[in-house]
Amino acid sequence: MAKLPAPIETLVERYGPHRHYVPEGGWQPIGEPDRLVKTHCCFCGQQCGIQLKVKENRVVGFEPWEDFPFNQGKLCPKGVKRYLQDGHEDRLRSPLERTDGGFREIGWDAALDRTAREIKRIHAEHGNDAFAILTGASITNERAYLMGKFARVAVRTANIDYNGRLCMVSAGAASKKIFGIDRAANPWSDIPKAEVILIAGANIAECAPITTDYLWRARENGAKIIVLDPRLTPIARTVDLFIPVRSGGDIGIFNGMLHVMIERGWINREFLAAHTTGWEEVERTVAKYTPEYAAKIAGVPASMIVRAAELWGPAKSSFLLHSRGIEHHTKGVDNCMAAINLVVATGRIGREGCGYAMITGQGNGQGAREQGQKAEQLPGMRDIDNPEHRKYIAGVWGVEEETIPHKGLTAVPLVEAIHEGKIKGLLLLCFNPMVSLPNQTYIREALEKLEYFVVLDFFMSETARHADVILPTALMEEDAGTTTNTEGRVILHQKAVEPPPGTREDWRVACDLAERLGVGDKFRFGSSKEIFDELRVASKGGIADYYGITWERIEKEKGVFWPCPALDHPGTPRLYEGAKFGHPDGKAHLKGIEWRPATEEPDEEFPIILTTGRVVAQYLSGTQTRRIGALDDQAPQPSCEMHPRLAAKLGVVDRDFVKVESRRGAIVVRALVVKTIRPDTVFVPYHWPTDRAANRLTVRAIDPISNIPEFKICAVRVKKVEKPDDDTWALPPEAGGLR
Ligand SMILES: Nc1nc2c(c(=O)[nH]1)N[C@H]1C(S)=C(S)[C@@H](COP(=O)(O)OP(=O)(O)OC[C@H]3O[C@@H](n4cnc5c(=O)[nH]c(N)nc54)[C@H](O)[C@@H]3O)O[C@H]1N2
Ligand SMILES: Nc1nc2c(c(=O)[nH]1)N[C@H]1C(S)=C(S)[C@@H](COP(=O)(O)OP(=O)(O)OC[C@H]3O[C@@H](n4cnc5c(=O)[nH]c(N)nc54)[C@H](O)[C@@H]3O)O[C@H]1N2
Ligand code: SF4
Ligand SMILES: [Mo]
Repeated sequence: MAKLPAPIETLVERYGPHRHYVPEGGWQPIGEPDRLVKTHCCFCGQQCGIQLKVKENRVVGFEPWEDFPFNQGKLCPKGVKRYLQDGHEDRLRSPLERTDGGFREIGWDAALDRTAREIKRIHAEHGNDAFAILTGASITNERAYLMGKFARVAVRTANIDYNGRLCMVSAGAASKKIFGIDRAANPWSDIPKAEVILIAGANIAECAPITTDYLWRARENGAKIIVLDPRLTPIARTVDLFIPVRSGGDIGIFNGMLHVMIERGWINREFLAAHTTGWEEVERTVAKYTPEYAAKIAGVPASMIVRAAELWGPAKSSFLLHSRGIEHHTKGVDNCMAAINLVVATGRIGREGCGYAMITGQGNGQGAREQGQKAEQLPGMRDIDNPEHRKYIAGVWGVEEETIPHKGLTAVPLVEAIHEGKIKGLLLLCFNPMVSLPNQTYIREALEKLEYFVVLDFFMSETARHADVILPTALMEEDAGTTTNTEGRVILHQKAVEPPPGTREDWRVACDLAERLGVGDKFRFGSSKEIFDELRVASKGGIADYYGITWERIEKEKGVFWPCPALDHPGTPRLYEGAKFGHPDGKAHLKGIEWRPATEEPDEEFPIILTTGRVVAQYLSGTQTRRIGALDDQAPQPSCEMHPRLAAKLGVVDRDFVKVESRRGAIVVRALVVKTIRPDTVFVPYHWPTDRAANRLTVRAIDPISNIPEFKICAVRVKKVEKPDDDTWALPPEAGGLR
């Protein structure tokens, strides 16, 4: 029989509703802090330096950290408010076990014993691969490394994957195919030195806020900026050329630009001949992408494509940036490869002011995709099916090579295997699929089929409600460790305070479980730093080589860029200097890219394009930011952005309630009528659960290479409805535009 999630009523009684935390007796002046801890923001991949104010083992505020080079003291609203998580009364403080009516507290030993017992039982009854692990990219490098090792050595399952599968994998696969290395090619300090900057599918001001500063510096130096987005995002309002591309139409723009550049002689043929393979195929492919043909695919005037080529083509220096807008597609890898073709065709890479970067999303969106917690990967960005790589890692781990499983299932197929009853047990950490995976109804059905489900989190996430056992873990500021920022700079999060009593760090939980699974000797780590020292050795000789990086060096040098193969190596801020690429032949491997439609294009029944994404005040599945009052107040509910022309056609005015419906499900939210979106498209941010989850609508289709879901396009219909009978929609008089 399907298991039901613990009822919300019980949880509310036990933990209170999501709410803004106010300490007992209200906010009090804190006086002088005991100390300031130089560390980093726990949220996005910019990983800004910040100083946390600590008083009596509490984080009570922050100060800018002016001399951290990446952000130089600047912070976005999330960084400024992050400290309000400390001591939040929703924090989980004891392991919990599901009962018929909800959850009850149990001791750590009981929770860990039961988990180990269930893993062994599932192994015995269904085989090792029937127990799977899903992790995240908000965790440190040390934890990511340990989870990969834990899966292969302690649980001995092939089926481990992580939530970066929803995020960085299209960009990563494209870079690996073309350049042989999955990392931003340049440090951000190259951005202000570029003459022209192309930004594709990145809402910089809201999602990579500090990058705005680099763009403004570029503009002060005279740079021209081009933005491709179906929405006129805040950064797009200030640029030289905004192209309101139809969602899924970017290949039209990239190939069309290249077509014009070939015609006008803006291609660096000498560079292509010396340093690349595959150019002829690219040239053949783009031959038919005349501006007129390309314009039809992109849904914009042909003149815009010509103008973009005129800005990009003849420049002496340039920088290309992209994020999920072009990556969250079933052609996500192709989109990125077509974009990179524009960079390589001009030879403007591997030099000062000449570069390329994907902007990473999660805090450790870069590092967490290198340490071997991906289904196909071993530490150091090694390949789990390569015999040499397996042998090396087996040596580091002290196991026989044959015992290391081969490539397992990636996140979406892994959940499908749960739904099909092939996977029976799941350990999930730092992932909230009940908000973040497409087609919520399906995800819920899958989770309810698990025989045993254990979740590690510090808050009761919507996914944790479905668990059999929940293990309460530590926040970033309660556990030291490294992350790797969007540039490839490895940095150190200092421990600012002790984790609250009753909680335990993620890495300690993995070690405790390994002990119970009979391999404690392989997991005798006394600290996160000891894990890093093993990680250094495991990464040695790999693509992402951290061997020369130590915690001491990071502190002294304010971060070290990988690859850094030796202690006396300076690190590598800029990859591909001297046009030396990461493949064995040293060349960039180009490929011609053809446009193809999305899995679900609009039709008569569902005539409108839905695209989804973010707002500045909320973060990912919202488990954290929906609990921070000062952020939640800015965006307490999702809305459906639509153009006034579409609104008029639907008979909708601003703030009306609308039902947005796809073939998978429906949600009711307020309309936000704005001129900053294409009239054929609506946008719904995805940070909310249940009846307001954008992922009730999205389609469960994935890119064949990267396996990223198609979050950025599906077909919906929208109609005006009455205000739902639900007081969460009450509109306080002082409420801002989004309520
Ligand atoms: N405030 C905030 N910041 C965050 C996060 C957060 O949740 N909140 N999350 C972090 C994470 S994990 C990530 S991955 C990043 C994401 O950062 P971004 O990728 O910048 O953010 P998104 O909102 O997902 O999408 C970016 C833009 O893509 C556009 N878009 C949609 N479809 C297309 C298309 O087909 N082509 C093009 N060119 N554009 C398209 C959307 O209109 C949107 O403006 O942000 C990081 N930073
Ligand atoms: N429709 C739609 N869906 C999307 C996207 C979109 O643009 N549109 N974007 C996708 C993208 S890019 C991403 S990155 C995903 C993100 O989606 P998720 O990864 O599911 O979102 P998070 O909020 O990061 O979930 C992390 C959970 O782990 C907990 N957590 C945070 N840090 C730690 C830690 O250190 N240890 C442990 N044990 N737990 C921790 C948090 O409290 C939270 O409950 O969503 C994806 N889903
Ligand atoms: S830009 Fe990202 S890392 Fe910097 S303060 Fe904002 S959320 Fe934190
Ligand atoms: Mo992401």
